[in-house]
Amino acid sequence: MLLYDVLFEGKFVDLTVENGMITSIVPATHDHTPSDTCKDCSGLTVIPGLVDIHTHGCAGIDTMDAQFEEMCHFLAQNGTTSFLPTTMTMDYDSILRVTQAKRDVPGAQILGFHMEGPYIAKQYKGAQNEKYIKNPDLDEFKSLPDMKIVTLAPELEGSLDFIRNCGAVVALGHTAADYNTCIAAMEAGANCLTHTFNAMPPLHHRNPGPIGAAVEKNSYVQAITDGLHLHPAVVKLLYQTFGPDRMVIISDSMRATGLGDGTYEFGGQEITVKDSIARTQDGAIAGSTSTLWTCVKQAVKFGIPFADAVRMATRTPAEMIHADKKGRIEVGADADLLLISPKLDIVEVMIAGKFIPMENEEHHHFLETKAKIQHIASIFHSTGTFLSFEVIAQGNINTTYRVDYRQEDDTVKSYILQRVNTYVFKNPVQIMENIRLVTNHLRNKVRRLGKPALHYYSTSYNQNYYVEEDSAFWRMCSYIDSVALDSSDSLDVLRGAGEAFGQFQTQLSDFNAALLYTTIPDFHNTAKRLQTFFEAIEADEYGRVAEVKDEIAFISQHAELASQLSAMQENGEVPLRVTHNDTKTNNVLFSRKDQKPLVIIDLDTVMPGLAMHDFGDAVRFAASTAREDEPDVSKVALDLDKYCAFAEGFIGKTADALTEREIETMALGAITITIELAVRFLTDYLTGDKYFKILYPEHNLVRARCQLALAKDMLAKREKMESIVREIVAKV
Ligand code: GN1
Ligand code: MG
Repeated sequence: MLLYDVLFEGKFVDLTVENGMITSIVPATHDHTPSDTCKDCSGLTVIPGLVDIHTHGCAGIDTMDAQFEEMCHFLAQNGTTSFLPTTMTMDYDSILRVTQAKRDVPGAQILGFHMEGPYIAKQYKGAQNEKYIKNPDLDEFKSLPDMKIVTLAPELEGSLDFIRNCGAVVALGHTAADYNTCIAAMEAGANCLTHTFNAMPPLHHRNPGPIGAAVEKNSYVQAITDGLHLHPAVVKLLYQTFGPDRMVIISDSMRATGLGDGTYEFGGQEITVKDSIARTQDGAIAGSTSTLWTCVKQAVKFGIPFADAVRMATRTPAEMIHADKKGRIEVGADADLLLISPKLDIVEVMIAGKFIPMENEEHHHFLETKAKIQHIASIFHSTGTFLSFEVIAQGNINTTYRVDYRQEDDTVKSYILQRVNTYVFKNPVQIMENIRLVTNHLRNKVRRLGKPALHYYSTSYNQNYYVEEDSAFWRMCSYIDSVALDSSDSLDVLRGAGEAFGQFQTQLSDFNAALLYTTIPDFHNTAKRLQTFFEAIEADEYGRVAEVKDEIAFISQHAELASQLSAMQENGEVPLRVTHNDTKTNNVLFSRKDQKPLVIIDLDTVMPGLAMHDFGDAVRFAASTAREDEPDVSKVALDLDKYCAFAEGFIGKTADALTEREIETMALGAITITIELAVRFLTDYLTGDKYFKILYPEHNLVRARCQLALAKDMLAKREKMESIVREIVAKV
């Protein structure tokens, strides 16, 4: 079996697997075609299968149940390819029964057992059953086959002799031992701590205890990095102290793992799992409900480098138990492998050279999306080897991906691939014609300023879009390395955004507006938006009107005010210009280096419109003290400093062309567009959430309330907003 174009430690390689073993790893040649024995792994990273040396159970099964089919199956699905079923503090016969159960079942491989107790301390029993606790018994232990690890408390009588002669890895845990006792145990051969910090005395500065001894002896330390057993700072402390060759990530998972909250049996006791935390009736934490892969991802989230987090759940635990062919990717090692997506989802699992059938949704979702994206991108002439893709969670309308291709010279070239929302944009072909005209018009102007120009790629039919059979509408443009800001506290950045939108308008002032299609009729016709809103109230199709009475009352009260600009536009009191019409400041891309604006994106709504709307929409978004969908409306207000900074930028660039009437109504533009958007969100809520993407059922309602709170604050600050504009104009 050949896995080609797979990322291994950051490089593309071709990896061959024969008879359950890795037999070669060579730099990728990029000239394979997929077949039964030849697998296209582009877009995926290969890491060793996870090795869990401390897990009690999952999927409803506990090690003490002495039946492994379901455990091995569940663990394999979740990336653990080999493990030590871990027994509880129970009677000898129960533990013996575990070691005699059928082991050669499909899925994760059992490498032996970990015996946690009964040779432990009552004071630190944690979730272990006190009834069965006793002193170390060498004969008893030796009669249990294949025990790879034993967790014990070294202060118990007979410990040192036991450690010297037991023939297994000895981990100190569930112990009250002091530093000296632990040092003596380590000198006798113990070389690990079991779930470090949990079920042992803490690290006291005059009584360093087991943890101090582990530092002194540089022993292995197991850690449950699920985010519940150890504070993230303590996870980092262990990492920085012991490093990736000594720290071992374990799951310590129990039978509730993969099942959710409820009441479970664990070592003969009743355990309650609530909000994913398992506790005994006395309140002690009773193992985790996380898989080992979840613990690895948590460790990464806490700041541990990915490669090290993986090592601590693969090679390091394997070395500790002398499973030298496990947990590593090298020629001669066992072919236990995981293929993971850039988002760290497990897409494929190989055990002993064979891919297992995957049941998880991530697997299917990733493969489907990858195939689709590769196909669409190839229509637009992307070059290089597919490396990865990422959904860019931006915008409430279209779906956007960044797609990366590694080029022959080893550089990475990225593209932006977008699926246009054809519910919102009924005629996307016309949008693409507008975009073609506008980007052509802007190209030379922006290049002269040393800024990047937006470029849309064409297909072989010389169209800047592609329509699939199911009428999905795609387009691809160049990716510009930059940052888009959802919010910024820097007044310089806001001034920059104002300049960018102002300049955009100026650059289009010599563009013939008659050439543009109207992509959404009456897009910022607030009077029309209000009319549609009142119609939706009348129809009350979803029975939601009753709960928004207050909002309706406020909007009705201000309907006249919010319609003033529409009326002025109609009777020609204010001029139509070519405007952007969607001036959220995250539609300005900034340079990573100096936070200066680079380029304006999202040109779907470039149409004839009012300068005040472009000004107002940006202010609404960027000068608010809270995000656009803040549920706590007491946090929402207009920040006048931010308002002023954006206005300085925008008016600085446009003042020369602005008429007196435009200047007078600039602030009104902000109030109008804020009320208008509230009306649009609320209309969408009343008509079944068909327009804006929502993340939860009341999202549009929350958004509307937030916009109304902002509008209220703007109304209170209207005079100040107007005088700020006048002062800036006077200075320009
Ligand atoms: C939509 O797609 P996005 O997020 O850039 C909407 C704007 C709204 C905005 C509110 C075509 O913009 O009008 O102001 O959501 N765009 C369209 O977040 O309706
Ligand atoms: Mg948009």
